[in-house]
Order: sequence, then structure tokens, then C-alpha cells
Amino acid sequence: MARTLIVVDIQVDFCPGGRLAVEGGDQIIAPINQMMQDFDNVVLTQDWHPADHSSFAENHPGAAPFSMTQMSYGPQVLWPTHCVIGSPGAQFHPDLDTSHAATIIRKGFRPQIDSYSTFFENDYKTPTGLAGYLRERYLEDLYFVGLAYDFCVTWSAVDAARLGFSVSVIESATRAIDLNGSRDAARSSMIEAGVQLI
Ligand code: VGL
Ligand code: ZN
Repeated sequence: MARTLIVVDIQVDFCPGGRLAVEGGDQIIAPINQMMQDFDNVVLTQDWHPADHSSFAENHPGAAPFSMTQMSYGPQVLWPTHCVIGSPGAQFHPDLDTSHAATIIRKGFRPQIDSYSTFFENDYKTPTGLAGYLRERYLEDLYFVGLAYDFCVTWSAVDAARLGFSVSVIESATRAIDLNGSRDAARSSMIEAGVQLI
């Protein structure tokens, strides 16, 4: 069965020096570049927010970054401003080899909805189109790597498993934000959803 590597959000803002830096985020880039050679298909994802995005603490007067708020679709972390459309921080990390990727999925561009998963936005309803793309190409064996383990990687992997794909996460090629125990919670939710952790 054709194997697809889905490389989540290897962007300047999620790497050291970026606006929502994940510790060690840059350490996984060389191994991911290497791994791409062993896959039949590579998909890259890109967090892609307008400046007025509702997930930014800055757009909620008085709110601190990493605090929680309530959105129409449920609880939402308020993040430091990151991955603003067209900004240098939204670009792929310059060391990432983008030449093997057939597709780039962008997410989080609607001002009122955040999107961790690369399949559905955080309302669990609005699709990105990735499931249709993969199914139409008979790509059903998915391997996830990238940033951040406990947000975009986990939400994507859990959605993929629920959609019926065969799903693995290559843990050594991920790094976590780990906000209030989010790493362990993420890991449990993946195991519960039937995601293979390798
Ligand atoms: C992410 C928080 C906000 C991620 C994206 O890529 O994990 N986390 N936006
Ligand atoms: Zn984001």
C-alpha cells in the first residue's frame, strides 16, 4: 500500500527564534528531510492565519497568551500571534526540503475558527479537503511527523484515524509545546483513537 508522509507545520514561527517556538523544533528537520525519500507521497501542512485571527491573544483585549477562552465551537487556547499570512514566520523553515511535496494544505485562514487538525477546523465540521484528496488518490496509509506533537500532529492523527485511514505518528520526528499536561493528554487520545505510535 502506498505510504504518505504528512509533515505538519515546519514553519519559522514554530522553531526556536519564532513567535510560538516549540523547543527543539528545528532538530527534527534533517531527519524529516531524510525520511521523505522513503515515501511514495509527501504532503506538507502550513498554519496560515490572517492578522485578525480569533486565536491570537492580541485580538482579545486584556487576555494573556496561553490563557483559555470560549469560542462558538468550544474552549480555545489564545496563542501568541504566529504564522500570519505573508509574514516571514509563516514560511516553511528554510532547512525543510519542500521539493518532494506534491501538495501543501493550509489551515486556519478563517478569522473566526482555529484549525489544529489538517482535516477539519476546530469546529469539527469545516473540512480542509485533505481527506478527499487522499481518498481520490488511494493514499490510505498515513505517517505523521512535525509540530506541534500535542496540537496539530495529534488532532490531525486522531481525525485521520476516525476517518478510517491507517495512521502512525513517528514520535522521534515531533516536538511538543506541552501546555498544562497537553503532551500526555494528546498521547492518550491518539492511543484511544487507534493511532500507532512508532
Ligand atoms: C499549532 C498552536 C496554534 C500547531 C498551530 O501547529 O501545533 N499550535 N497553531
Ligand atoms: Zn495556529
